[in-house]
Amino acid sequence: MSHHKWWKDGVVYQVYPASFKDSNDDGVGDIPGITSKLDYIQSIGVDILWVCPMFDSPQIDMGYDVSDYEKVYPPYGTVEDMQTLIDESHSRGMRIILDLVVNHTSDQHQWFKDSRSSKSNPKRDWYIWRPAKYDAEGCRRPPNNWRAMFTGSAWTWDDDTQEYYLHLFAPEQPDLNWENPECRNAIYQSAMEFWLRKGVDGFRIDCVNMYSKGDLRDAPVTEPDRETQNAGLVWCNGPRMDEYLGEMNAVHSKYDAMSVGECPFTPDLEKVKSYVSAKNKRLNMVFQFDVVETGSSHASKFETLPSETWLLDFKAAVTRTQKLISGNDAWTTAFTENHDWSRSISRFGSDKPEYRVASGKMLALMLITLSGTLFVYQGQELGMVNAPLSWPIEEYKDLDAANYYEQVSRKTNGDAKALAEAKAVIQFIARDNARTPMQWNANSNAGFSTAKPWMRVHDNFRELNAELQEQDGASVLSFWQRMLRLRKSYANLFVHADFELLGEPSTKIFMYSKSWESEKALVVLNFTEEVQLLRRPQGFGNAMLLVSTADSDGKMLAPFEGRVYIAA
Ligand code: TEU
Repeated sequence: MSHHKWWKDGVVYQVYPASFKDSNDDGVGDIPGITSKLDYIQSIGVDILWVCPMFDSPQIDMGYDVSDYEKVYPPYGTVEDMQTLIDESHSRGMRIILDLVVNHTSDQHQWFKDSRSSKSNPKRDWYIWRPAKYDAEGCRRPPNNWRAMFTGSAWTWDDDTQEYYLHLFAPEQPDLNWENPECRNAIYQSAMEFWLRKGVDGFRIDCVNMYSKGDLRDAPVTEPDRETQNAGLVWCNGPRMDEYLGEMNAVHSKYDAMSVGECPFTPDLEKVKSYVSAKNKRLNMVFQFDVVETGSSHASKFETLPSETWLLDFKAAVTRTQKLISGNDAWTTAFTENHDWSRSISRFGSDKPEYRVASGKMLALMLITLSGTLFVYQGQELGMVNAPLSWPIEEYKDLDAANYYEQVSRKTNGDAKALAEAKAVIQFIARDNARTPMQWNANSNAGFSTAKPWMRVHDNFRELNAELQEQDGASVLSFWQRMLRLRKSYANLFVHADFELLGEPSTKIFMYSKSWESEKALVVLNFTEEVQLLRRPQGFGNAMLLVSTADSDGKMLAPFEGRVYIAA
């Protein structure tokens, strides 16, 4: 059937190279380590491998600061190691996509070194340089009021050439100037075609809607007490986005490659649809952040925590991302974890020992019944959870959390209570929670490395690891393996069908239906630690139970129980 495509029906498994498997015992994961685990990855039941940035980088932002697109970060291996991983993936009938990080480079990229060397350098215009503004007192000010995603101004002053340069993220991540055609062509050649020619099947495109930023105007002042303003809604989705995406699609099309773009700060669903409509030939699909941002502000993940009614927001977010494909030729994605967000069981289920497995299975059941391309993040298939609150702040290595903690310390003059609260927020939501080493077995360092790992291994690795779960039919891993097979055997109903939110606005139960021609599925998920009464909606009175995470079919749902019924 024409609606089935490898990048629609295939399930993607995201690997974070630093934390997956260390093959040369230096404490850091690497490419040969990933290759050595391809059989495990395939055994989960996934079809496509997404490898996070493995390009050469000073690692300010864990590789999202690329210093050479055509070289591999040496501790991860070599270009030849990547060719082996590509070939070994293909020999198993799997596909492989890489991260395309081209909104910015590292400040150590030769392009930026040339650009900053002088105002007359041919590459000066490959980055975004602007003169300072001066206030009434004659003090130098940045060109606008934008706040960078990792706190502080989005502009850094360069004394040598007496201008500011723009960086939406860290100062070590200068934004490329997509207005410059030579710069764009170099990106297409060096970051895209170099790898597409080696057989890569597509890209997860970082910050895909940030390349066109318009006239760099000030962001509306929503926080009058702050010097800088959250400007995501201003710098995303600028006037030339459609043009740039058309050029990128032309490159992808030469290789029949897949594209999944990261699309934050885009509440306008029509704008999202314009990017992912098949006939527009821009992107195959995007990640919207509605679901993963539940309980957190998109301005900064550290600024808010879940309220009692968070499930209402969560359900509305899932509905928005599912409705994206209703009645049109657009496509969507389904995910609750990645390297930028903490573990879904800790956020949306319960990582208490008595509920970790149950809520992990319930969240898995939700994901495998959602339409769109499904993404599973390394360790999610094991039900890995956030690091415990007992970890000292020094164990958190990511600049995102470190900058936030430092900002609180500065603002409160090191107030102990404020720092304890900040640490609790970090424990709940920080990206580091997704970057603890993969837990392979109960050996030292969870079998990740024989050397001291770059990041602390979760303390629960002896009872939570792949080797144990492969031998346990009741494990989260075994459940994911069964459910991914089920998703494939009900592909129309689970992958392609229309989603309908059901039931009264409950803060305890999430109930929805999926419909494909005459077939319908009812999904009922108990998001609480309590038993809940199941009220089957009209049309499902005689429906057949397909799955229960608690192997029951009574009137009461067990804590964190999920069920799927099928009605023909
Ligand atoms: O993230 C872009 C982004 O939208 C950020 O909000 C991101 O979600 C992060 O959590 C901010 O707290 C991409 C990558 O996924 C992220 O790992 C990088 O740090 C970022 O771009 C810069 O390349």
